[in-house]
Amino acid sequence: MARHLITSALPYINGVKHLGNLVGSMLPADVAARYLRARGHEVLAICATDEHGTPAEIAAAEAGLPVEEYCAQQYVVQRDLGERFALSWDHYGRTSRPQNRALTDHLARRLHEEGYTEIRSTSQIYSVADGRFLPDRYVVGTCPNCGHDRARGDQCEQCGKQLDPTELIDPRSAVSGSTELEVRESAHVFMRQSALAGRIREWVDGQEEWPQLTRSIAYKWLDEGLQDRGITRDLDWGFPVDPEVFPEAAGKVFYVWFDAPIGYLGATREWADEHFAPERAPTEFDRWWRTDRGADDVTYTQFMGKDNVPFHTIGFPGTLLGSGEPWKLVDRLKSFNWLTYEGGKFSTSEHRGVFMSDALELLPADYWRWYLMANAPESDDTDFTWPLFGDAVNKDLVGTFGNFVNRTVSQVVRHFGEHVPEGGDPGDAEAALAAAVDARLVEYTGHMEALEFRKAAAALRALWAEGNSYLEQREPWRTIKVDRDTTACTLRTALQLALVDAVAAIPFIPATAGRLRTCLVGDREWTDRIDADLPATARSALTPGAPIIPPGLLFEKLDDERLSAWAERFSGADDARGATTPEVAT
Ligand code: B3M
Ligand code: ZN
Repeated sequence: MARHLITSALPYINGVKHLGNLVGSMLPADVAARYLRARGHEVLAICATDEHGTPAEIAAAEAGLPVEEYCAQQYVVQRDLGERFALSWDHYGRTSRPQNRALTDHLARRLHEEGYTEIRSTSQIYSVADGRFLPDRYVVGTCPNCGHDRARGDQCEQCGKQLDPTELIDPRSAVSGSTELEVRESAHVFMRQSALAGRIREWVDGQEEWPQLTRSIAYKWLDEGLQDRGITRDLDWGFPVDPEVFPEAAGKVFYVWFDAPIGYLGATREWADEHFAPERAPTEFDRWWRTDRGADDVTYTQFMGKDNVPFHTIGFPGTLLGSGEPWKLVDRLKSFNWLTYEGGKFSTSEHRGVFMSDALELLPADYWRWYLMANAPESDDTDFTWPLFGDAVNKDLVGTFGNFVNRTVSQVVRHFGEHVPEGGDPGDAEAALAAAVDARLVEYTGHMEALEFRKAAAALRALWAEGNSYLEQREPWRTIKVDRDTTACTLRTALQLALVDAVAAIPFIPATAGRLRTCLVGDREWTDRIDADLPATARSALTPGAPIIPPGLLFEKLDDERLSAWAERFSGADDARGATTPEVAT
């Protein structure tokens, strides 16, 4: 038994996430967590809402709420949606909680004591009309490099050039559109990433297990030369810096990207505080995060979209390494490309695409979980299309898994009642099936260990398909007329395989798979374990005569009419959409 810490990038607080956000972090993290639990490992799966920064302030202002209240509401909305998607976190916290504040203060102080911070005066854009400093990306204007007229002050989306807002031609405020902007001086805390570059590179060099996408992003930044990074901002909303440590920056708050990843630690501490007595909580926290206090045998896996990779390979490890303390650093960093929607971007403002709340209104979570993971944007960007979604449901869930289980159970019930059929002995066909199932399981677990989700889903689908081939070969509907014992053995074998299929499927489609498993094993003793012994355990749970409960149809088929109605509804065309669209900014 090993110990696994799993985190997914913390969803930003400003509104319901779309399916692209879900498949890029939270969903694969859950599939991995469920799988590792079913391997018998000790797993701690942590997530939280990321609550600081300007987008939260702006979304709160649009909602007409004080930002604290807005965040408190949206936290509940997001936690609830996650739970309804069956995301099995051990804890879902908030980056704005006191635990995170204490850790943020602690790490900033350590960086300061180790000489990795510095106060610098910066020129920043102040918007007179808005009465505030504008973060770089809230200044827009014409790109000096390519002439794009809506370049953001941090980067031009058209040519990709990193910009300083003072370089923009005809700058204006993205908040109000006002051009009444001034450059004002302001003192900020900087983290000296340039001084940490050697240690970060050395650490990255040792991460041989990282996938190519992750490594190439990390080296791109390292090779360009690490810039020192401002870790404070002139905002009202955020954790105030400790004026005793940074008197020159008193009154400023930490930059959201400084305290957000520390939120992984903060949320773990929330978990410890919630589950253990006060004197024990620090030890329980340390077991996951301090390599000098028990976390040296933890494998830490992070999940995120590719845009978050620099912060997790450079910025956050820099904070932890620069503290001079033995914090646990990420071992496996799984990053995802983009999920697009019908050839374009998901867009909240244009009501384009399917959001988590919409999805659950249409169908149970398992349908989405399966489609998204079986088509996860791992090696490339992937396009969500309704025909592909229909195929994943109709061919895989209904036609392969559902069909096998349904054919098996209905024959059993018709000819043998609600019991595992008795009689007959396994022969060559059963031996061949067993060998094929073993091979599929090896394939499946291999891909899961490697966090290759599309391949794992394909192996699972192939495992399900073994059942249908077996039934077609043995034809129990024909043999029942001539040989009851042989038929009993066929159907018993098929039921046992249905149990194997269900347990193997738990990481992907936990609700349906769990329900089927319970129908088959009833209240007999059973532990979900995905390993080489699974077929044997399934045989011993489904011995001749054992009672079963028919599960009914596992999935419903989606016809073209429904699919096109949904395509129309989520197309972004104005009146096509129902009234339940989340009105929040991306
Ligand atoms: N909240 C993701 C985003 O909003 C960001 C992730 C933080 S992970 C520490 O794009
Ligand atoms: Zn440009």
